[in-house]
Amino acid sequence: MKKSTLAIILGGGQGSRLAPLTESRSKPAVPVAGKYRLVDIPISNCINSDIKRMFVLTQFNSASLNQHIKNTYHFSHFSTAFVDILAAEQTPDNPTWFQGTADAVRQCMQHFMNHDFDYALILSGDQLYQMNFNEMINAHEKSGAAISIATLPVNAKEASEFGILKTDDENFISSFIEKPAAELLPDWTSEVSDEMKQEGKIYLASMGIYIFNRELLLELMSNPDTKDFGKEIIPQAIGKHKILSYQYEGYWTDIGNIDSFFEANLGLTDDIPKFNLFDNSSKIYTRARVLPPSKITGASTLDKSIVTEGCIINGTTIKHSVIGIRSRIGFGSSISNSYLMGNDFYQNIDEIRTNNEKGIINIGIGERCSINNTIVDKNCRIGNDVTLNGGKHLENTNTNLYTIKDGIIVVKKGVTIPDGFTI
Ligand code: ADQ
Ligand code: ADP
Repeated sequence: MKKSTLAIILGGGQGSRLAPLTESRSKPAVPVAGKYRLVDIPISNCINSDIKRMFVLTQFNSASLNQHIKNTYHFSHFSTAFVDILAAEQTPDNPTWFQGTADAVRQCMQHFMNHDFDYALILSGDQLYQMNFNEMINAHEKSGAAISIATLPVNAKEASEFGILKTDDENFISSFIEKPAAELLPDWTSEVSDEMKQEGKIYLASMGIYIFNRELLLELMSNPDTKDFGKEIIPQAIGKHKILSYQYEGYWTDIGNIDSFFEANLGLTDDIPKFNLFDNSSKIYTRARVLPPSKITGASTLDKSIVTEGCIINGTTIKHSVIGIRSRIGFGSSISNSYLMGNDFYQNIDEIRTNNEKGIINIGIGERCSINNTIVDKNCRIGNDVTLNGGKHLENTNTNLYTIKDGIIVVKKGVTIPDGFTI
């Protein structure tokens, strides 16, 4: 009989690395690629792999995450499919939030054990990739492993940010170190293909994607002292249990910080993006919003950009940018190397007229603005003649209106940037 799998999506801890995008929403609800949310990626990968029972674990339960999941993932009454959000909750026995990835799973074990499953597939919520988990599950089953970890070769620069492992001749993991310091790396190289060797990718990294056999997960979760998969559970299981390294060949990137989040979004505008939204066999699902088509008028020029639904673009130059749902951009503005997340709602014509008469700035980007190397969060009101020019010349800063991280300006959700404002 085919074994069954339950997916557990780790939706995010404090989310501080993605701040300020996570100031008012939980990490899984962060908008990605102009019309999706982070959580749509692992959920879609599961659906495409025919795994349709999913829990999303999150540190706090934001209204936008709930609304998005509730409005998006509708399954037939005749199936057992579901996507449920489990938020960290205080109970008389447990006064604290999730203390780490394993602690999050432990605190929710009673919800998982209500379901029949042979394998728990544990996924990270902040990665961009399209993977068929069935191939990994087949490899897990065939090898007789108790745990499997998806792995991929990385270079020295990346190696210190990941769990790094070594395998034996049968691809079972023989040693594991979480985020090794640079000076330890020489001891952690692996045999990889010539192609990977040429790119300097000689370290085998954990992708933070795990399969656990049900009984073993239950046993490991009974020890409350182990809080984290990478730091404790995996290193301590080596030598005691068979742990398979399932080497993945496709595109995969961690988008847990502003820099990588920004790069991954702009990467979608490449001629042939590594992450392919136009692939029929691995669709990314999101809320069906019934938005009107985008309207582009005036002498607009668009190049190497993604424009989502429901936008109104007036005489604008847009280059190498992602324009999110319901964006409104005024005449004479230019947007380059930027990600506009768009808006949750439209203002009606009367409201816009009244605002114009009273000098109130409307939602969207005003006229004659110049926006470069910037992320504009949802529902911002950006006045006329505003210049936001991000770049490495800028120091890290945090104000009420914006944050600058690694040269990228992030305009905070819902703020108003006055006419003529310049960075
Ligand atoms: P990290 O990604 O650094 O390393 P971590 O920060 O623990 O690990 O996050 C893993 C996932 O769990 C992320 O999606 C995160 O948002 C989520 N998460 C973290 N704390 C959580 C909490 N308290 N509640 C709910 N969700 C939480 C891990 C592994 C490495 C591996 C990398 C690959 O530890 O070994 O190399 O993933 O990205
Ligand atoms: P989306 O999935 O479209 O990004 P969210 O789940 O974040 O949307 O919720 C945004 C919702 O906010 C929209 O669907 C819209 O119904 C609602 N909304 C409507 N009017 C307003 C308003 N004036 N302010 C804030 N939100 C609004």
